[in-house]
Amino acid sequence: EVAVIGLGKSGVAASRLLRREGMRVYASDSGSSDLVREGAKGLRADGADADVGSHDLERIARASLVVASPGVPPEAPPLRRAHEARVPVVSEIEVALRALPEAKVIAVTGTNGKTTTTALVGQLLRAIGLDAIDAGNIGTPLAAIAMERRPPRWIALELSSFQLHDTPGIAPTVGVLTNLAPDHLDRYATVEEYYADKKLIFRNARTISKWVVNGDDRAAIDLAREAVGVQKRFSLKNPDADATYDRAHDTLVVGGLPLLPRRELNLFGDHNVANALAASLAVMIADKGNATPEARARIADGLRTFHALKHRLEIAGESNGVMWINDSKATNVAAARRALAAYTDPHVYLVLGGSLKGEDFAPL
Ligand code: UMA
Repeated sequence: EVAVIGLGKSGVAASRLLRREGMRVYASDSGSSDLVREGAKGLRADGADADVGSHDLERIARASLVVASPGVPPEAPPLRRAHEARVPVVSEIEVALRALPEAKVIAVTGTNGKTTTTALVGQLLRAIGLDAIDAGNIGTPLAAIAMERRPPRWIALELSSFQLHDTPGIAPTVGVLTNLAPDHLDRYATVEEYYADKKLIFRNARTISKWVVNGDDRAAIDLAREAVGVQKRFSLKNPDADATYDRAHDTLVVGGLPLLPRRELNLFGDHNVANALAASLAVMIADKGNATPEARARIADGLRTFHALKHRLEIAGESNGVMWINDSKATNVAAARRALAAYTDPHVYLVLGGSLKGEDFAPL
């Protein structure tokens, strides 16, 4: 029997996939929200056992495999019990990857810009005519994609550190590291521990691996240093990087050739230029046909028609000459600083709130 911990989006999707593969499934959630109850009901109809409001720790200890939801910390009782009983613990992503052996995955991790970069990668893959979908931390569990009758060949996969923690099989076609900054210090004891989980994207690096790394971020470069394979860099400053921003000519340049005038990218802030460079570079190196003049023209079109995602420097409206921006997805100090840096107008009013995650607010 496989024990699935957590009945959020990933737990439900993983359970359904495991059932389809003919496994016995025991799913449980310590919470009892309507959403959790709804999920449990659906799984029971699929032939799984599901507990709401508690975990049967002894049953979990007898399982052959435990699937952990990303929001369940490793020291939570069900995972502690699994470790004590030496039951292997994997993520929903791991289960899904095993069911998608043919998939070509462009995996995106980092502290900030992951979701936008993932959405850009998906859009650019589709712009050049490939069958591609966005999945993972961005919102759609990868296991739900694996359930499709004909899963798409290409997947733009956003991976959080929580997901990487338990994904021993991760070996993307291209792996992207957007940047690194302190975050999630309510879950990790130190920044180093958090970065160590991010580093797991490189755990199966081979000579044929391809990596795209932020050349302006010392910590990211250090993290990728030992990763075997081809490493490409994007940079807002270094004109010799594989993808760069030529500020004098206001142009995004990839592979030494101009790709798109900056003004044609409908996104605020230099950090979004970096996201666009990272995504374009990742897509172009993913496959031979992706960097032909025709593919480059389609990639430029894909960038031109991309719009900000919800809650990410999104224009919420304009009234009495005041523009309101919603950036509520800036959930750490580095992201909030980057957002502020996107505006040169001196009359910027900042409305801040949220929960403390153990970070130092002085830099802000
Ligand atoms: N729970 C237990 N026992 C425990 C602790 C928790 O049962 O001891 C339960 C909770 O009651 C909850 C479930 O476990 O019902 C945990 O679910 P979850 O938080 O993992 O949520 P999912 O709905 O599965 O969503 C997850 C990601 N959530 C987190 O990583 C916290 C989603 O990322 C992701 O979109 C989704 O899988 C699909 O892949 C969200 C996120 O906030 C957007 N991510 C963080 C971020 O971006 O900063 C990492």
